[in-house]
Amino acid sequence: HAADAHRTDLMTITRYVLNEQSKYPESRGDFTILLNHIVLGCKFVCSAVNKAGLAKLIGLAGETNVQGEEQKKLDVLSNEVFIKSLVSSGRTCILVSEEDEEATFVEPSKRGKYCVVFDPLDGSSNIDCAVSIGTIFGIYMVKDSHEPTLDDVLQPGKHMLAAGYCMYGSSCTLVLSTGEGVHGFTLDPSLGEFILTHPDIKIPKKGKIYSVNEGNAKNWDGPTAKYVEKCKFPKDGSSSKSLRYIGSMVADVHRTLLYGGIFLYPADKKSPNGKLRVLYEVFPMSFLTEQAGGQAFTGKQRALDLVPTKIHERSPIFLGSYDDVEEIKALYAAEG
Ligand code: AHM
Ligand code: MG
Repeated sequence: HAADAHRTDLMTITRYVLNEQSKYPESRGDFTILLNHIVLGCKFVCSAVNKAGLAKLIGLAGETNVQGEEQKKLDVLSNEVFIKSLVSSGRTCILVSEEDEEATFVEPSKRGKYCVVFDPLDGSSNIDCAVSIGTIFGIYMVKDSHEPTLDDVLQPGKHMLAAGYCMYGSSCTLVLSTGEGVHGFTLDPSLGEFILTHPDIKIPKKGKIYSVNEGNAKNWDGPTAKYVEKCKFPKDGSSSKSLRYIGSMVADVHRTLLYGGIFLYPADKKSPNGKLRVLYEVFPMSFLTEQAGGQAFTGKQRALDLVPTKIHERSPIFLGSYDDVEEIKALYAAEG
């Protein structure tokens, strides 16, 4: 029986990646090793997040992060675990974390060919009320591992080899793309393994949900304001959309991938570049959205074409179902 095969023939994330890599004869398993170290970080954060309420891990560490926000203990801890795990993999070269102002250049004896950009614990304002949060990551290949430079990570998102996120929610779900579709794995806590549960995720072509922090509406530009107005009061006879906004990018994007719709973090008068960070928020999520058949747009261009000039750069972002993003693109085009 097929169902029996599912229960006994487990497709773990390691097995999946090994299968993928075997398509490339030159592959030496480096990517699989790198991914295993990312997975270890995710398992650690998952366990720490689940214990947060009990272990009194919650609280201010008395430091502020690069963006000047108060840093929670869980952020600090998650960041340390990821940095140590990635360095010890022996497969990384440059690491860019939301929590560290400067990029980490791995010492030559531990160096490998991959650059990892990541937000170890995104949506941390949601920790205290136990709402879903997540880790986001993107992977680039260094040009010359003997001479890594910041330019290796200041690359457009379309140059990423892989991207993914892990959501710490009612279950722990890791969503990954290595450029051949999007696949979701769920952590089986009894096995400690991520098992393929959502093969080949495809985002619905058109959605019924819009997701945005509408509290910022008074500062929006024309096209964003018009788009959201259309979601609520469509003039073409279609039904109005539902609003869903968690305020945790991983959770909002995860829902968008599975149910369809559009996620917006637009520019506004106060934040002309929006809020979300290009390297480790906008790019990985745009990569996954495109791989799932959707689109990601900055208000000016395809998000993955953007060339970042600073590692903590921000950009407005509109991503989700193909047809929905097409509409917002038309509104920005009309604006000129
Ligand atoms: P963070 O990196 O400080 O956690 O901020 C990023 C989060 C995203 O997860 C989420 O999409 C966004 O901030 C929500 O912002 P806002 O509260 O302005 O709506
Ligand atoms: Mg964060």
